[in-house]
Amino acid sequence: LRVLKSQNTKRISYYYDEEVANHYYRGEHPMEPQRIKMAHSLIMHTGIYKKLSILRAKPATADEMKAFHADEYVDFLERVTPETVLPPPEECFGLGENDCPAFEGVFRLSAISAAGSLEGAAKLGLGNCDIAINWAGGLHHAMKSQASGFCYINDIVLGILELLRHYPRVLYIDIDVHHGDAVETAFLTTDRVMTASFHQYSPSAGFFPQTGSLSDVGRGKGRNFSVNFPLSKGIDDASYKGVFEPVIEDIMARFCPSVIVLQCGADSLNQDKLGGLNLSMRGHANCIEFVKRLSVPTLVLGGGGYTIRNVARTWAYETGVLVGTDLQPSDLPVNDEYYEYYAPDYKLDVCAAADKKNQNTVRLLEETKIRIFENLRSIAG
Ligand code: V1S
Ligand code: CA
Ligand code: ZN
Repeated sequence: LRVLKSQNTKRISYYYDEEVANHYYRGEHPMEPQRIKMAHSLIMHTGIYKKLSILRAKPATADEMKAFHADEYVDFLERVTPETVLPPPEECFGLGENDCPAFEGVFRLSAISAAGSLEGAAKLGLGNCDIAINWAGGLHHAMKSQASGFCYINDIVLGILELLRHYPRVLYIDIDVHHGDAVETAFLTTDRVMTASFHQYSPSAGFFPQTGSLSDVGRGKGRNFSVNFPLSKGIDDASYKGVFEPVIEDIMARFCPSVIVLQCGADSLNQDKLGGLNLSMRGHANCIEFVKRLSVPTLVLGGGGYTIRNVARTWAYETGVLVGTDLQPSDLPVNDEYYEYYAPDYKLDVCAAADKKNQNTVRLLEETKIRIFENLRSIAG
């Protein structure tokens, strides 16, 4: 194991609850909570756990969820079962459709996911750690009164609300392949939270959730505090780095956040079942490393990711990056309980495709960056 160049002196809290893996969305649903346990197993077997404080948060209560969500929605979610949910078109707060089934334990899983983000935010708020990690969080589509896109309770909004009690300005960064729509909407009109989402955007092809265009910049006092970087299929590591780093650098200079929330959806990797981008594990992890180097307290969250062997590899590797250990492809532990999932190569690596076309032109990426810089210039400094 090689130690990263930058000396690691950060205090890192890692939230994990083994109960997550006992939940199933049912049938052919692409979301598999088991991926969190797989990542955890790699974190334990590679030894990087020694540089973390491993914590189990107390599942969030209905009252805690109501800091963002509507009372009626939370009360409904707490009671709903696969048997009682009505089929569409009945009004069921978005539940019952294929994307957000009312599976057994849906409230409990949401409460565990929210707890890690809430407790992580509280710990960062008190200055008791520098980085808090919750791979079970990052559920960026859950709306105030509506489940959406596999998300029921918005742990991110709850975490940011907690951070706002301690810090003046929060920067939210979202590298999931999908637009972070519900986080953006929750803070659309405030200048205390800036949201920045990078995502595949092709509404004409119906790519979910079809929002997050470049011209979507926020409203009222929050105008230009929503940043959206729409991408086409096939973006590679070099092009992603070329947009991510300068945009985040400019946001840092203009907005000066006191704390960062980083959603690390792993569906932006090559070979994801839903996403169409072409990032390697290291290309994805470069974003995490870049944010870490900013030396601002950070809440690191999971999100999407549907080729689960690659999700586990990437989140374990990124945990390594955060603790200052650069895990190598050969470091996939032979005694891992999911070892056979990593066939046929048995490597701790996710490669980009050599033959996938990058449909993003240099010209459009540059023009998009310039538009974003212009918008950022007009926020009060
Ligand atoms: N893309 C996609 C996709 N696939 C599914 C799906 C497939 C099989 C199932 F059994 C159930 C659902 N749903 C979608 C998307 C939602 C993507 C959510 C991403 C979540 C995240 O990674 O950002 C964060 C965790 N839904 C749709 O495209 C909507 C539909 C338009 C098509 C699918 N049907 C089921 C609902 C309507
Ligand atoms: Ca995104
Ligand atoms: Zn996603």
